[in-house]
Amino acid sequence: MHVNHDRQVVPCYIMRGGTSKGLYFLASDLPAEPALRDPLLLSLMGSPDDRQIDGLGGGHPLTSKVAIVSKSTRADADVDYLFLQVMVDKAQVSDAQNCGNILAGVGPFAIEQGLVAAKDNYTDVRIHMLNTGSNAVTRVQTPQGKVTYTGEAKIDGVPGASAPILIDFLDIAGSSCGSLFPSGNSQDLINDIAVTCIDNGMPVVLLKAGDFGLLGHESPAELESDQSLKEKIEAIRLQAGELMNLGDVSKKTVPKMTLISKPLHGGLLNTRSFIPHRVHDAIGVLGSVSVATACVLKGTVVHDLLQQNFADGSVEIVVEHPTGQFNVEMEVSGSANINHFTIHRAALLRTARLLMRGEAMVN
Ligand code: NQM
Repeated sequence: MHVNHDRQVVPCYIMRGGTSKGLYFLASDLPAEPALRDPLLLSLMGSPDDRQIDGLGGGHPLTSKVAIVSKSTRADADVDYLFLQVMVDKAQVSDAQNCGNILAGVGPFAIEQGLVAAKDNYTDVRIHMLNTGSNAVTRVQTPQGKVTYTGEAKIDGVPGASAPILIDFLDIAGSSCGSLFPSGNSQDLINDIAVTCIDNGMPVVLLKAGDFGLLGHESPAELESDQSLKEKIEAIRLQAGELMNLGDVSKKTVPKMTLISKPLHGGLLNTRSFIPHRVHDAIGVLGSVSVATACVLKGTVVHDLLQQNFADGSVEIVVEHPTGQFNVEMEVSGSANINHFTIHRAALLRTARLLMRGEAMVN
């Protein structure tokens, strides 16, 4: 934090990362102590308030996100990235989940801030994700040694085109829960509903939309207005949290709850994701990697629904969501047997945009 003309200010970038938007800070510009840092972030975002009218947040979990970045001391990473979810309507800040969309902005931010030297053409930034202790490599376009945000890459959920940011996840199985199937099963029965609890980068509970009398292609607004559905899903989530080694998740934003159904637009499957109380306009990045992984593995509720088998090697899973599709490319082996299954890498395309850089005013 700095004092500038008698005001306390924090240097800050506002960036779109994938289909989310957030505040990006250097770790050295914020208090390290959560007891001091979190009230500051709540105040900057304008939480708690449904509209976040007195802050920089956009009134939705997807636009109330924070990245804190620093140079890494690890041999296998250039920078460390801590993700924080600032609750919109509660005075809570959570580090219990990671975020692959906000991750898309971390590489450009690190280069712009001089934490990583840009190369000509493109620059690979190795990112250690502090929330889960796992690593990703992102490829940022840097023609003539400068970050560019303009380009031809399109992602569903964001209008227009931008420079591509390619993300490779390396070691994300069991990142938050300790194992890919944290309950020890590829399927569990909770409140008489068959679910798959999986963590390949994001703890996700998969449920068949049909089991709730839904078609699966209802809009996020329709699903959010169905109080009885939300109660049923939350009751399952609280039990799944315990099964997934996450403990009491009543105040956590994980696990995410993803309703699955047959595809409508040529993808492999269709999804609607509760994250966990609002419904995502698209789908989370790591959330979609967990969903894609469940498609490949026999015994999961998705595999039961789709009845499609995959050979070892490179697989591409197209996940449909409310505003389009999300493609996940994975390198897998041992898919015939859950005990020998390994995901060697998961890759996907995102874009990001620097929207503003300046000083956030501390109240
Ligand atoms: O799963 C929303 C988002 C996310 C998370 C959420 C994400 C991920 O779209 O990696 O990106 O599920 O809370 O930003």
